[in-house]
Amino acid sequence: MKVLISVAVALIFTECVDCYIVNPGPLYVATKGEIWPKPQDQVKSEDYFVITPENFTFLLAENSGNCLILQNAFERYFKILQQNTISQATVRRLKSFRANLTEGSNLGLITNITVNLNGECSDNDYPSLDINETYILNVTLSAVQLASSSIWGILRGLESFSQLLYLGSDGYTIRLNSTDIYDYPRYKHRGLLLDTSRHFIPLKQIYQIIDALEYNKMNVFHWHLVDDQSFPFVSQKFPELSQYGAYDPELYVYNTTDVQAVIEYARQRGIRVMPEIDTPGHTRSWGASHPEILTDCSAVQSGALGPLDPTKTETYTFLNDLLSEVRGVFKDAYIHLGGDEVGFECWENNEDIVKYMASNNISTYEDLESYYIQKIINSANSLKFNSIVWEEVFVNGVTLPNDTIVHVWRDYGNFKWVETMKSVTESNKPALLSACWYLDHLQTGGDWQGFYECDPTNFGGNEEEQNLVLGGEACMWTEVVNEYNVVQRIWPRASAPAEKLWSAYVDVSDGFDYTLTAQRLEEHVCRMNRRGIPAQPPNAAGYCL
Ligand code: CP6
Repeated sequence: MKVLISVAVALIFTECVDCYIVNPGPLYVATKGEIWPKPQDQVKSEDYFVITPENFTFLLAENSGNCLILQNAFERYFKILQQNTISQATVRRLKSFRANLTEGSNLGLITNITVNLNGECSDNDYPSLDINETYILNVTLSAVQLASSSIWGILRGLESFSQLLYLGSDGYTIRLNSTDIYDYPRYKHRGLLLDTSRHFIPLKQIYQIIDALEYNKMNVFHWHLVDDQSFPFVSQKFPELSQYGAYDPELYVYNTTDVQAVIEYARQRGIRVMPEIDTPGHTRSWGASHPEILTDCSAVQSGALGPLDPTKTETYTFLNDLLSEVRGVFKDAYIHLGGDEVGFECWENNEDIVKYMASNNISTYEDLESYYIQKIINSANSLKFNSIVWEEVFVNGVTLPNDTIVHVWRDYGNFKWVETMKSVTESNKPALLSACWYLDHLQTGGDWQGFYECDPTNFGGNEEEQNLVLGGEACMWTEVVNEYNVVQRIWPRASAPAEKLWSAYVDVSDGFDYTLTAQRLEEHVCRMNRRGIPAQPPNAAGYCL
């Protein structure tokens, strides 16, 4: 009895953050047929059409040619439509509690969508930074029409079309409202970085992530292939890199065939695959097979190895050979060359390096790093790669080619992304933003709103400077993430930057009402779940039908 009383007293008087006495907080009920990310321009009526998924066809208008990428997309979206069919048992349950909602009138049955490609289709096309993703989608009494002058625009339009479908209030009809959409992206580069070095991420999860990139209209898969912890990329020229540098040389590697399959899978969905070979720091795993190109750091700690040794010719020959292989495997115009977080301790304490600097008139370690990265950028350029580098390379004063993109990532201590972004664009350099979209940083109670508050224009540059911002990337560093949590950690949190990067600017500063956005995201997550993506719930309370 005493025990019971003290438990009861403890329950009444304990301060508690998640238990509500008066109000359990908002329950965000999913919207119906809202598109994520929001289209630039959409007019929608209450009146709706009905479709029967199993009797629905995708028609390619006659003058559009015979385009394999689109035929494959039709198959994918046909399958997705089937997932909107629900069981009879669910119908009965829904009928009992989904009565009297106000809704428009039923305009009849729709049996097909006509797709008009007003431009070329080549089955060898790869998406690039400059693709056209604009499309027009009309759902009207006379027909459902999708039009674009590029296959990539058609892909985006098919995604939007699939998101218009929802379950009617009768509990069994699949509906879509009468609507007119004119849509195009706000930024060209809308990416996700995935680190496959800290933990190996199997192909199954990589494919799921790429599926979800398509569902969020993102168009770059930035593959942070290798890092200090492991080297899972199998090089044909230097097989020893993964042989000794991967966690397992057979299980935990991506061979050329795997990489090519991922690139093709992404291409079918209008998504670029951009490799990152991060140097001269973040290269400890290379040392398992090639200690000779890393800085001997034994003066600091016996047997230690530091960043790549920028004073040795072998380093540059090796890098050039590796990059030339990467050029052959990856089809994208860009390579990310890293250049982040280079510790100077090993260089400072290595006598040969200090001597080399003296005899080559290099006075600071920043300059030594610049000397290195300059050569690597040139190497990449001669292999017909455009380059992207992390912001340190710019901040340390490297003279960069005009088309080298600076990737802004720091926002701590003395580093403020708004200031870095301002100075990068002031120097007439193209920029990408990641500083506010770290998926490995978690916040209690959910954090998509925090991601949503960050806008790439927030640095206050003039129009010319703003135009140098090409977009951004959400980053999935995998220090505490592996195959068992990677997909649910990315989605739907990366959906927030996806909408910031696609949709028109919205002022979300003080007092912005997040209710509708939260409800739309609720629907988007349920939709991803139906399609097999184990996205985690976005809001503190909610449910999927
Ligand atoms: N790994 C690599 C990381 C980070 C970077 N590069 C990183 C470190 C701290 C923060 C964000 C990212 N985990 N290779 C820097 C780009 Cl806050």
